[in-house]
Amino acid sequence: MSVLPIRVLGDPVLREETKPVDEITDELRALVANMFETMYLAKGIGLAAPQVGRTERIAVVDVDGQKFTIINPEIVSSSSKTAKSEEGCLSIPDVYGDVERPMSVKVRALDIDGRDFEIEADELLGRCLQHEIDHLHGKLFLDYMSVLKRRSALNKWAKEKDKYPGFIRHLEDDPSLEHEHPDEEL
Ligand code: K1U
Ligand code: ZN
Repeated sequence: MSVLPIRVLGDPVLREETKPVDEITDELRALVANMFETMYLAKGIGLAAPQVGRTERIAVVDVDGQKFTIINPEIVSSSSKTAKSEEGCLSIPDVYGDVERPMSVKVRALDIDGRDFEIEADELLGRCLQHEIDHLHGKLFLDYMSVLKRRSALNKWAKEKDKYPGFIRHLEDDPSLEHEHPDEEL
């Protein structure tokens, strides 16, 4: 398995619409395994294909051990009740903002074996699924913020973005992620 470079805000791939998957190949299975590995190293709870420079409609999620691969996901229903909570994004490191979203959603998707399944989710899992499905449509959490809050988030990003030449975040070089070396003494 490999850790993949993460594309950050400014890379056009994050704004592209993804393409539905019509066949789950060994190459896509390897991509999914690499996306999980990358998400765990980045200490994220989700990761969508465009964040690793891919245009397939695929995302992975692990919220407190509730682990899903979602292929061609669709939100089939969402609650009218909404909730506001802070979100981050592995593609916009160190920038956070409150986002109001439906409190619960029902998502239909294919799993890694191509089988149809549904998830009914609220709280952090529901929010994470919505955030990842947004990525698959070129949408970012910043798009939901008020003009003033988005401006402030973008000002913060302007100070961060030079750490990521070519709009690429190499997790191995990321000082915000503490890696334990196997030989390191405690
Ligand atoms: O898609 C991504 O960029 C991953 C993102 C998903 C997400 C975070 C918060 C709310 C909704 C969706 C992250 O995992 S960023 C890391 C993070 O903010 C977080 C990590 C653990 C628990 C809660 C948030
Ligand atoms: Zn994100």
